[in-house]
Amino acid sequence: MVLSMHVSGSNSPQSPFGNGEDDNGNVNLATKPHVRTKKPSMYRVLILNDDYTPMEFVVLILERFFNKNRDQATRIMLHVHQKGVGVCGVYTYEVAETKVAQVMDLAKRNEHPLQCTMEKED
Ligand code: TYC
Repeated sequence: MVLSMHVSGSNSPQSPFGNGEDDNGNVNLATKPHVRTKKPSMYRVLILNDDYTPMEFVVLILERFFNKNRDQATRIMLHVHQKGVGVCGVYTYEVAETKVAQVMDLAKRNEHPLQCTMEKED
C-alpha cells in the first residue's frame, strides 16, 4: 500500500548528494544527480455537431464516457449544437484515444453520424 506520495513539482530532496554542510561542518561539493521529470502531453477530446444525432444521445455520451452530470452534459451538447464543436475533456494520449474509440463505437452501433476526435494541447 502507498503510504506517502511525492506530489508534483521539484525533484525529490532525498538524494544524498545535495550541496551544503553535514553535521560536522564538512562542505559537500558533490553535484546532485538531476532527475528529469516531464509532464505528459495532454489532448482535448472534441465532439462535432451534425444534423442527425439526437441531443439526448449526445448527453448520454457525455455522461457515460466523460463523467459529466446531466447539467454539464446538456450545456456541452448545446454548445456543440450552436458552435459546431466542443471539448468533452482533456486527457493523456491513451485515455483520449480510448474515449474517442468508445464514442465512435457507440455512435456507429446506434447508426448516428456523431464524430469525435482529439487534438494536442499546446
Ligand atoms: N445538432 C443535433 C440535433 O439538432 C444535436 C447534436 C448536438 C448533434 C451535438 C451532435 O455533437 C452533437 N439533433
